[in-house]
Amino acid sequence: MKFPYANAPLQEAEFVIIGVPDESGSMSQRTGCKKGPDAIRAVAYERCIFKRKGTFSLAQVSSGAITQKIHDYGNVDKKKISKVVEVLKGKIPVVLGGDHSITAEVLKNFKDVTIIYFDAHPDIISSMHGYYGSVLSDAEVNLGRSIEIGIREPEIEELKNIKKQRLEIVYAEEFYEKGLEHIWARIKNKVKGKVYVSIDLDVFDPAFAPGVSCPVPGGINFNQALFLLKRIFKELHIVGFDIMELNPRYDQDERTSHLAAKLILEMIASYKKKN
Ligand SMILES: [Mn+2]
Repeated sequence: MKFPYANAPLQEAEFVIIGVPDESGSMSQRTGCKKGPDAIRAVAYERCIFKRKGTFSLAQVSSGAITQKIHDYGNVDKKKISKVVEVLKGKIPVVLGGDHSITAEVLKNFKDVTIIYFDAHPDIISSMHGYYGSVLSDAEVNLGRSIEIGIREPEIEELKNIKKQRLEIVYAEEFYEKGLEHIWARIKNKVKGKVYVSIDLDVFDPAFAPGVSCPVPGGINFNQALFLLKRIFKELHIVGFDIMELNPRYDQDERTSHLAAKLILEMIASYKKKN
């Protein structure tokens, strides 16, 4: 099954959706996130297509009409994702996980980028490598120009690494204490050049996104993320993004899949090409 808006052939596409149904980098007891990519496609197919007198209509989103050309590459092996993204050159990969360690594979193609990383966890462990807790230690990105958003469960080792790398952190509480304009100003100040956006669905409160491998209370909501993502995709130089850690086994009423599918469309619809 393909993502419903993905009607463009690969050569013409601006956005290329690629699923990586792999959880070998996860250490969660809550297994099942390898089923994430197909759960997003299935729910998008249900929620976004309306039959209209022998023809079909696609839902649009609050960010506007979805006129961008999208291709769905299908699912690929984790070992091959880096190569597949490399060949896309200039197109924007939209990677669906799978566990978060897949992001480090994708980032092998984007060595000089800065990251906007939405997650409850900092994923900057350096005493272990190649798993979902070491993503930002494994990737060769510009951490001093990067920012993590929605953090609320760091390990002591991670707090030290954050300081050492001058990584900026927006804690989830700050959404309530300081507001969205303040957070957007910090993102704009910190991030420079080419930007990759990575979203662990556990950044959202478990009330809105129960279907994740490592839920943490006190997360953000959809509209808070949307406020920032609309601006990020409109104003910054986006080179790729991903949505990770959907775990359909723990989802309720496909709530998390619905959230993920809508989020992808909002990001694509908000995107403005930069030179
Ligand atoms: Mn996480």
